[in-house]
Amino acid sequence: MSRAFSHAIVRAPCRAIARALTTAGLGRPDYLRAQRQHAAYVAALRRCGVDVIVLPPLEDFPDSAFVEDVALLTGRCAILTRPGAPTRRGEVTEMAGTLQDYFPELERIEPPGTVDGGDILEIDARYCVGLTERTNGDGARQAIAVLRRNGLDGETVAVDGALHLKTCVTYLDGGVALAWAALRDHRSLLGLDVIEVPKSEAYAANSLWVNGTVLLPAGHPRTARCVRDAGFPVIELEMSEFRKADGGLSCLSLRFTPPG
Ligand code: CIR
Repeated sequence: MSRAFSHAIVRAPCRAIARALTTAGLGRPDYLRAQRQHAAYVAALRRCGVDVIVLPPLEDFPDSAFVEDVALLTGRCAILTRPGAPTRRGEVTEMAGTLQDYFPELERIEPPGTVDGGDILEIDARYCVGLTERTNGDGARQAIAVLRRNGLDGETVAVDGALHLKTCVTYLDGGVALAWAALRDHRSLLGLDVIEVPKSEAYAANSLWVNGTVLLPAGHPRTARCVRDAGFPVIELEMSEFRKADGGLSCLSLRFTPPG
């Protein structure tokens, strides 16, 4: 199965992003700066050959730019999640209509399950589901059951000290991953070439492979050098305002190729 994707869905940040959930302690995101950074993100996806669908801002949902958390899109199925943060659950309904344009059927995570898309890491059609404060065992079990019904597979990974699994690991391509040291020897990464992200650059562990190019947050030169040395072209993007809301590069889009 090719990992390349043709489409991505993003949602423009809203003014209310200043009130987004956060533990970062970096201050409130600045709306205008977030808008500029988001526009550069969209431009980078387009440079990578992706058809980007930009949804309008949702002022009722301060975290709604972080669209990755509301769905899991695979080549065979689409799952609407049930985010762990109650204030984010309405974002799922807001996304469903757009996904219906591309996927004939939408599966759903039902209560008491919770899943944030940021906890689901795809490694060449194998899915690792992080167990975090946002994704519980019941949600992970439901997600894995849907994957299996669709001929895919998944396993859980206990995550410590991070908001999401993908806060601390990114799969690039060709057997290469980026990860925090704590995860490097985890059984789910066995057999992969793991580029260890230095502690001082921990935020860069959430990066994004897009059709051969790697999008990295600006200001992480050691990680950028290692990724380039591994043979990937890199585009560095300013992420300061999303970082203030605990968000990284992957959170800002849902990538997919429409089935059929
Ligand atoms: C939240 O706490 O839900 C948002 N402020 C950040 C979500 C980041 N999403 C992601 O890592 N996939």
